[in-house]
Amino acid sequence: MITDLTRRTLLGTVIAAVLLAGPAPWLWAAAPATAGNRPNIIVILTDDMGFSDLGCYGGEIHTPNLDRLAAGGLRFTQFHNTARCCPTRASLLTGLYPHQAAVGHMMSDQGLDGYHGDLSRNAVTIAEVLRTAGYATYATGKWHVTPFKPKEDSKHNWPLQRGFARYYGIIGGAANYFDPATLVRDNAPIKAAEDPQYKPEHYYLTDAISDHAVLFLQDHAHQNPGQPLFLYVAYTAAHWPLHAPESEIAKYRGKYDGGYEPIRRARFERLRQLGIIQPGWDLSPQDGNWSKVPRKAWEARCMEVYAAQVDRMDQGVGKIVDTLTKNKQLQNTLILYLQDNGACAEGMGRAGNKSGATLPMPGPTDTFIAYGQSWANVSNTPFRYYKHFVHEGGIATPLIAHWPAGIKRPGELEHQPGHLIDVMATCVDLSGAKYPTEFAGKTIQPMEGRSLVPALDGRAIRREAIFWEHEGNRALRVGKWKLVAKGPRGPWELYDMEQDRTEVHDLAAAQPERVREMTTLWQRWAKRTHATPWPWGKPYGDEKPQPKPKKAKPGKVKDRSQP
Ligand SMILES: [Ca+2]
Repeated sequence: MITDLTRRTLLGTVIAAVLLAGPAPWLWAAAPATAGNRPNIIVILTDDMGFSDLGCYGGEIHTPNLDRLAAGGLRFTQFHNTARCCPTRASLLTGLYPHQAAVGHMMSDQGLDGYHGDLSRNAVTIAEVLRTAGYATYATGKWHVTPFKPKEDSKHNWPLQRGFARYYGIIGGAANYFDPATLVRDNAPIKAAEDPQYKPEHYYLTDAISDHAVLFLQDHAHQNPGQPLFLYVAYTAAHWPLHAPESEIAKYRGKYDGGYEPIRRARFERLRQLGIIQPGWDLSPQDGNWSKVPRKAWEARCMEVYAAQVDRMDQGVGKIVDTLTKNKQLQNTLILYLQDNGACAEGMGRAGNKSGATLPMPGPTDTFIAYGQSWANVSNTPFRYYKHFVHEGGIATPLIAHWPAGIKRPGELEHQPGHLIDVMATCVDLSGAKYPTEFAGKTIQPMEGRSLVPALDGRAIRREAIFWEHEGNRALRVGKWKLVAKGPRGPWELYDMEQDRTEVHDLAAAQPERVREMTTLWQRWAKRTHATPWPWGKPYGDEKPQPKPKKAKPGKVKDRSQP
């Protein structure tokens, strides 16, 4: 365990080293490579997965490698993301709320401070900060915090321009797993099939992300064995399209033939047995009626492929852990595993199934299909709603923290609430880095999160509130209370998260004063962090398609944050 004293000593050493290194605002190359006892830090982020997909969070999908990390580390039960791919990545990388990093929505510039759709330069990434403290920095996987326009020479926010020394992955948000678009190595766009540096027998993006993470770890161990490292591994699994090797899918054949409800019930019971959810909480409403599904074999196959995608990602985590073990690095490496948003109910490629038309079985490269709302409801057991929304089904994520040298209560659960913004604060805390007020000539916003290090020891994290906004969906958490609303004009709902984390019993009508107070807090936060003014002209509900972002004219967008 790193004691307070050790941390203070390390901090002093690093500050002294940084001061000696000179006044340059970005000390990437100049920073000393002193390892000391500072841990390596690996952040593994997966895409569009539900709260209970992993075995160690109640799921039936085979995830022995992540389960092993959970058994040897800590599982947070109330950790949160931002409900969507781009905002989560912007928030995780910078330690800010996504709108402060100018990524309140996706990758289009909507002419508002919080919605430029390109990672702000008034923010620093974890890689940029840790590099100043002598960390080596590597990234593999999905980037998705800047538009992909390589022909317009707009690589200014690609990983190598945001603090990472090496990168392999996709700049965009989703891709064919067998032939991914927007694939990049360092600063060069590449084609998987024509890549002389990586020639597996069968290309599969999840494997490629794992293999490059392993490659970076191996090279690092040979070239810079004494230097601490930060590695960001952002899998696209299990975002649509449902693509997986047939051999992997075969492991799940027949597993989902009974439909949604039995799997959901089993997960609910397992979550209770594990102590991740409390006995008094109700299971949120069931979505989908299996008896009315027109092509059951097709629908079951969707979940089989999804499970295969998750399974293969877990195997990649196993390769990363094996490499650390082989290099004698596992002991002093903090591995954080988390998910970027809740399960995805988007209906990509599914329209024909409702009408009974024949759609191809998902899995192969020539299909482009999502598993749909009812399986997303299963993935998100026991919570309500999905990716996009800030009810728990949109924002709840597992957080597994594994660090043998630093966590002395293996296998335990940690129930304190947390948010992605805490990852930067944790990295700064453990690395001894100084979070800058200026970087590369730009003023840097103060980080918003709290270090999770006290929680690793079971101590309390002090904070006032955690906030969310996405597509007009709003929420805040103060102590045990959560205020949440759907859409720009949806009414506020109030929940006691100790008694009812599945958000089934709305207390807003019974406690109008608390609703008023919390609404004021949310409005202040939204203004301060540029969540408002916002571009949402129309209410957004789960029955409506995703709104097409409009090019907003500055000064003409109404603030509709008043419910
Ligand atoms: Ca996502």
